Amino acid sequence: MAEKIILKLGGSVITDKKGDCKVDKERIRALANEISQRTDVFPIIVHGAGSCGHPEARRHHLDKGLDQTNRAGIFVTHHAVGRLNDAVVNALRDSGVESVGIHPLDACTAKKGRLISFNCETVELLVKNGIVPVLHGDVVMDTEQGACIVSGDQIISYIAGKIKVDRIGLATDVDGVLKDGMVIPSINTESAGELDIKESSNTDVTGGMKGKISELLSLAESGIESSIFHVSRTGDFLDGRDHGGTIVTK
Ligand code: IP8
Repeated sequence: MAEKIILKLGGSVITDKKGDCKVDKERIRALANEISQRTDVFPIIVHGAGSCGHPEARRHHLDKGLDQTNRAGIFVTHHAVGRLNDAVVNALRDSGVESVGIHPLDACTAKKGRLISFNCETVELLVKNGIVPVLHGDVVMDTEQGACIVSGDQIISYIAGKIKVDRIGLATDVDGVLKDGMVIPSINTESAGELDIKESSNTDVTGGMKGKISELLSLAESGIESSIFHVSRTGDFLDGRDHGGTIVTK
C-alpha cells in the first residue's frame, strides 16, 4: 500500500516573492511531474501563499483581525491564494495526478488565529478515492477577531493531528534550518530554543521560518516528526532517501 504523506510546497518556491502574485508555473510543473512519477507515496498537498496572499493580507492588515475598514481583504486575499491553488491543481492534473483544491476559508473556523474546526473527513475520503487534496494557507473566519490568516504550516499541524500520515515534508527555498550557514540535521524544542531563528521577509504575515518551526515543534511534541528540505531535494524526500535537510523531532 502507498505511504500516505503530507507534502508542503512553500509559497516562496512556487511564486516569485518579489512579484505581485507571480506564480512560478515552471517550478509547479516540475514538482507536479516529480509527484506524478511516484506510485508508492500518496500525497496530501498543502501549499503556502508567497506573493499570492501575503502582500494582500498585509495590505489589508488581516493578520490583526477584521474591522470596518478591511472587509474587502477577505475576498482579495482568498482570491489571490485561490489563483495559486488553481495553478497547482491544474499542473497536477496535467501531469496525470487527479487532484482538487480544498479551501480553508470554506472548510475551517479559527479562534484568535488558531484553527478550531475543520472537518477532515473530506480530505480522508478524497485520499481513499485516489484524489489528491490540495490545501493551502488562507484567510479564515475567526470567532474572536473576525478573521485571521492561517498558514499552510498550521493546516499541516491540524491535519496531522486528525489523519494518520506516514511522513511529513516541507519543500522550501532553503536547505533546512541553518546555523552558521550549515544545515542542522535535527532540532527539537530544546535545541531550537538555542537558535536565533528569524522571522522572514516583512511581507510574510505568518512568521516565516520562525512560525514554521513553532508549528512543527508542537507537532513533534505530539510524536509526529517532519522534514524541512530544499525544493530541489523533493524527489529524495518522496523516495524516502536522505534529503540533506532538517528533521524536526521530539
Ligand atoms: O504562506 C499564508 O500561508 P503560508 C496564507 O503558509 C495567506 O504562511 C493567505 C497569506
